[in-house]
Amino acid sequence: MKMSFRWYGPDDPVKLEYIRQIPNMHSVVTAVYDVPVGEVWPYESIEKLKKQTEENGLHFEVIESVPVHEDIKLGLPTRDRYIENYCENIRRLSKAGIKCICYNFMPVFDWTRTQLDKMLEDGSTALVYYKEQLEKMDPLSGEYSLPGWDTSYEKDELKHLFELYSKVDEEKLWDNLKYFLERVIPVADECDVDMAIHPDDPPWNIFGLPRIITNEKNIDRFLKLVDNKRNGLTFCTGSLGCASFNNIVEMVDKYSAMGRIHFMHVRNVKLLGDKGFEESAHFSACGSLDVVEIMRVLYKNNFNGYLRPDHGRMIWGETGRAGYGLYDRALGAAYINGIWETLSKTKA
Ligand code: CS2
Ligand code: MN
Repeated sequence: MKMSFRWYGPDDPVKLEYIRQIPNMHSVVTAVYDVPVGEVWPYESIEKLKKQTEENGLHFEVIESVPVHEDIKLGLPTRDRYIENYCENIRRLSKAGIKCICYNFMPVFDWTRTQLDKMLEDGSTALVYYKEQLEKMDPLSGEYSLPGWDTSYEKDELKHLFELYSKVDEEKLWDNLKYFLERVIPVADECDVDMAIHPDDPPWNIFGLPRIITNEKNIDRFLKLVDNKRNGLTFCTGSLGCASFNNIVEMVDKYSAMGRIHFMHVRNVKLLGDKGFEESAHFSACGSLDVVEIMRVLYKNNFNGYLRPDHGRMIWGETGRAGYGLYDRALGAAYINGIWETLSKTKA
């Protein structure tokens, strides 16, 4: 297991100098943020990130994310140009030493929450998703923006995108994903880069847009679209785990045994019944997932990929990017390190 930490680049209030002080930290997970989705990343920008990371004693081996242009997800004729750019990004990143690329295939919106600062009983604040709140949200109002969303859309563009997606049902989205993978995975293979799709968060359709990387049956289907080890997963326990139909420990066991998990996102969520959840501290008893069991099956299957503590709460008065403060994610990393060390010293 290679412990890693997400870093949003030089503007991130969480400095590389702080990240390196978390024990057992192997690498930083980052991206070039100032290039529009679909375009090629300048080599100098990639090199700059690499240099900054390595100067702080950390490895530069994982990118999250190289985003997929909507024309690819929509299957528009213009997709070929964007796929070619995507392949060029893989080549450039591999040249800079990148081993794993995380991406997702969610139409229009990335991860979605209905509130970013819900105060929990202990005074910390967390990201939450309440069904009643979601039903009141109108994504076309242009009023909403979440930290994971591409905020560059104008209101009219968003409307147009929704119109285009009205012709893309789940099966069409599968076809478009297959078309993309068939062209991208051979390049990744040539470049020794693992591609790791992030599951849809939450794993159900929202705002009438289709979502397909949601459950075990669909992940099986995904892995077979291009049956090559380079075509793998970012297994995000919190994304898949906010639906009670997913058995997270069983899924982690199955896919890590197959060697198809390249990147783990570990976080805990508290399920609130029908399509509602609150993000919680990583410690198992704080949420609905058993983090020890998750780590146990990874250990059993000799998991040697990257792992990062995913979203954290805001604690100790920290302010900053929702879900991506330093303190709670650092606590998460320390907790996961403790479980891993214990497993490694426990005689079978
Ligand atoms: C999120 C996402 O759950 C998560 O990890 O923070 O923004 C994630 O980085 C993307 O969906 C990956 O493409
Ligand atoms: Mn995640």
